[in-house]
Amino acid sequence: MLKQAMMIAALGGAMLASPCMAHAKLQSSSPANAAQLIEPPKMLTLNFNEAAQVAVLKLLNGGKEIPIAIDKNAKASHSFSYSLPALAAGIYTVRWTAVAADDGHVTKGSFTFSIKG
Ligand SMILES: [Cu+2]
Repeated sequence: MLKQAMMIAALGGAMLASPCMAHAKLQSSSPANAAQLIEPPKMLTLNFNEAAQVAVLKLLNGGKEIPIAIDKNAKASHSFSYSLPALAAGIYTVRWTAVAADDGHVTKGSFTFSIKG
């Protein structure tokens, strides 16, 4: 009986651990998703629900990629800010890939914002 109870507890624990419900998700950003800006933003900030590292960050405008320098060796954090070059009017997509600090799970997402001409 005890052995069975332990098995069930172990299985329950395994089910909680994977699939993991706690990997890094984007909680908020600046510019925010769907933001319509009058002034070009000078910074891009990503806020995650848990400590993570940013592995890939792409800023796209009409199929063109605007390079953003990211430090792949930066310490895991809930929040990352990047300086942006001067951005023209248009619609921008941010694509990110993050690696959760606690379990190494990779999550991806994207959002868009626009700058009025
Ligand atoms: Cu995870």
